[in-house]
Amino acid sequence: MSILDPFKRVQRLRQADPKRRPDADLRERIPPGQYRTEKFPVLTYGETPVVDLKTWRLKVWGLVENPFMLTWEELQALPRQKIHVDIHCVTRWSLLDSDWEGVPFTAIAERAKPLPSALAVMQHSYGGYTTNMLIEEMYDGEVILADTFGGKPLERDHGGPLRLVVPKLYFWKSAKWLNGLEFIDRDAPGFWERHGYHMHGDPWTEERFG
Ligand SMILES: Nc1nc2c(c(=O)[nH]1)N[C@H]1C(S)=C(S)[C@@H](COP(=O)(O)O)O[C@H]1N2
Ligand SMILES: [Mo]
Repeated sequence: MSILDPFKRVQRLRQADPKRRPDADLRERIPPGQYRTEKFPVLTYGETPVVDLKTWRLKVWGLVENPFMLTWEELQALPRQKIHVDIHCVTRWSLLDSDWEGVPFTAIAERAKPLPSALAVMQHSYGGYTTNMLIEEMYDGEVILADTFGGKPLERDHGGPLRLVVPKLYFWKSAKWLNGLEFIDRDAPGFWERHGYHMHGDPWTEERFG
């Protein structure tokens, strides 16, 4: 099995569920150069935005057949999904067995209908943070727009009311305070990618810096 195949890697992470594996194998779930944390550190560049649910909007635009904008109520009416995943920050902590819930990216994509020319997605946030990802990476069944962590509304420090969660990549690829998904025709760098971070960010091959 190739470590570069994202789908197979997700399968392997699923098999690594502690309910199905002995504790000794926990070690195998920590990517190279990472250590396990029991806490959930907060990492934010700049100010933590205050977002009012009454004025909150998610805009979906760019290379799509059907651009749209959602209010918080409209978002809540979309399909829901829970994920149980390990997450890895480029600053070397890994949080195992985290529980998230929200709207699967696929539900957004089904409604937006990306054009064949859409190659990448730029995540946009309240506060101006951005991060880029190839569109094909967003269809592994584990990418969600999360409003719930550990069964509770997502805390503001961790990106509440809504953030993206992309478990298979370093956590800077998961924008907090998400307010836009822009479909674009090339893999353009987001905030940290312009400051030297890797365009892709796979923790298993340590794609830390570009
Ligand atoms: N809008 C926004 N999203 C962001 C960031 C940020 O500064 N602003 N930091 C990123 C980085 S570097 C990491 S490691 C994670 C941290 O998420 P956490 O604070 O919930 O641990 O969010 C990512 N998403
Ligand atoms: Mo990070």
